[in-house]
Amino acid sequence: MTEGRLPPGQYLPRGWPVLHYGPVPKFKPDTWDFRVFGAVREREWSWTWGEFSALPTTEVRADFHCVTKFSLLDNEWRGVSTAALVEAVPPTPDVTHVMIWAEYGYSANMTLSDFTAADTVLATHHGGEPLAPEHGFPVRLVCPRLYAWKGPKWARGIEYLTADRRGFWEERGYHNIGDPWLEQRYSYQEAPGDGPVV
Ligand SMILES: Nc1nc2c(c(=O)[nH]1)N[C@H]1C(S)=C(S)[C@@H](COP(=O)(O)O)O[C@H]1N2
Ligand SMILES: [Mo]
Repeated sequence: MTEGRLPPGQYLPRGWPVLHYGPVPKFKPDTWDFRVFGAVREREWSWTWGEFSALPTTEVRADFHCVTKFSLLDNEWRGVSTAALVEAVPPTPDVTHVMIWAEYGYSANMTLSDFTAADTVLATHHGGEPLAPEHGFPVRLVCPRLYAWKGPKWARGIEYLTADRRGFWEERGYHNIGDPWLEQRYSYQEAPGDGPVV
């Protein structure tokens, strides 16, 4: 049943579309790292691929909503819990937002509370299989409560922010928050306080 599951304006496509800006990066396990930096309480951290892929994982079943209007229901994601990551590398108490960074400088910002929500995950698997290269292998962020552009594929790090800053699409006309249930698609829809001035 999809009753009540589709946010306004969304439809169910056939299959899983591939959507991103730029080329699919080549995974280089020897030099790959995942960094946590910015306003850290003690010190910045980074994991090699060997270390990151050995972290405990969690499963999340969630819907996925792209601002171009396709939605995918009941995705089974598995990966590293963002809440556990923030516990492992605590931010300073004044951190309010994070920037998720990916290959080629793609980025997306969100509140620390959206980032540490129980259904937000640094996914390495979908439907029990490792992510396909075009869907973000080896790791992508998934934050089901926000439009999918907020989930960088090929993620490489998290920056802790003490003030909000716009990411890649948020600087290019998309809404700073991006709640699909409120249809927060474009920056012109923002109310005062929804985000830093474009
Ligand atoms: N690195 C990176 N991640 C990205 C994007 C991108 O351009 N670059 N596009 C986003 C957008 S707009 C969507 S809808 C989803 C699409 O994910 P999919 O290709 O796995 O369906 O990836 C998101 N993550
Ligand atoms: Mo999207």
